[in-house]
Amino acid sequence: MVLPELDWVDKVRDQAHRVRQRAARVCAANNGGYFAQACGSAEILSTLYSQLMDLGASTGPLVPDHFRGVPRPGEPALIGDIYNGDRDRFYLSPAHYALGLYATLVEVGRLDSCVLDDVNADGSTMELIGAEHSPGFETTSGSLAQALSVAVGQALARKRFGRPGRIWALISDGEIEEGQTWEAFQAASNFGLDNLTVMLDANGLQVDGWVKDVMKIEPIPEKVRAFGWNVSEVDGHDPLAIAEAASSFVEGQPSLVVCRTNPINSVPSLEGRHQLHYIRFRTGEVEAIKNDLGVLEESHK
Ligand SMILES: Cc1ncc(C[n+]2csc(CCOP(=O)(O)OP(=O)(O)O)c2C)c(N)n1
Ligand SMILES: [Mg+2]
Repeated sequence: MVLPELDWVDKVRDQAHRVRQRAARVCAANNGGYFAQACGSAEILSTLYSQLMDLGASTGPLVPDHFRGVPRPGEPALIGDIYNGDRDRFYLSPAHYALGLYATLVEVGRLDSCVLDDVNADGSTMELIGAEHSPGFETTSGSLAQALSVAVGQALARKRFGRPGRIWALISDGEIEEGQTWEAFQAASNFGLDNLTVMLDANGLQVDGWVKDVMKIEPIPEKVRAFGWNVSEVDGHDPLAIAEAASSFVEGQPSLVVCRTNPINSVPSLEGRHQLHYIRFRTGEVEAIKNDLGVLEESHK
């Protein structure tokens, strides 16, 4: 893949900054949320959506319909992939990263900014933890480590049917602790799925604290390479490095880009905080974040 002019890098950086601001506004309004995930993955998602993925036009409404219940006779399934078009496919595996995805969809014009006010509202498809009906989601993946297996199956099907297009997945380092992830790595390599690129948000964090204090998962690149993958490791806040690594192609091998990220990137006021997985703001923290990221008052409406 030939990378075009570098001015896209600045655009992606600006976009990632606005994703953080949007996430901060939503979390401030709810006195908390999955803020660190949006901050850490902002450049990965922005680079994917603005530069890497070959998505078709969205056929989803800019303001999503209300959730009409689970699929049943007369009520077909509503799948959030309509926001990603019909060419490449994208799987967001850690579904609690939904806010970052919604904010990115706003930035690339696939959602109206007003819908961020509906995140986690009753009756909305904008679930706090995304499900298959949530904008941008292909499948429900709140039970961690499952979506990568679905992505592998999708990539295998495309190969078998000789269909073009790339399958992309974003996974988390907490998911590296799960056996299913390693089965998926093994199967993707076994089937030579060079049409699959997985971005790993290695933010060092999981639900009980820092990953290093819970489970030794490193060295991830060496381990996955030993499984027969084409592996790169980059600064996950550097759009150019992300794009170059994700463009590396080895015939017959699936690709993994290990993106080293800081879950409180651009938000130094959260430095030293013990609990980052789900942030419930303390007195004064919203003000401090406002200083870190710039004005947050602007309404989404
Ligand atoms: C199969 C499964 N086990 C446990 C959980 C509970 N859980 C929710 S989020 C999470 C943390 C996973 O780590 P990571 O995705 O890296 O989290 P973050 O970096 O966002 O803190 C866990 C264990 C789950 N959702 N699914
Ligand atoms: Mg993590």
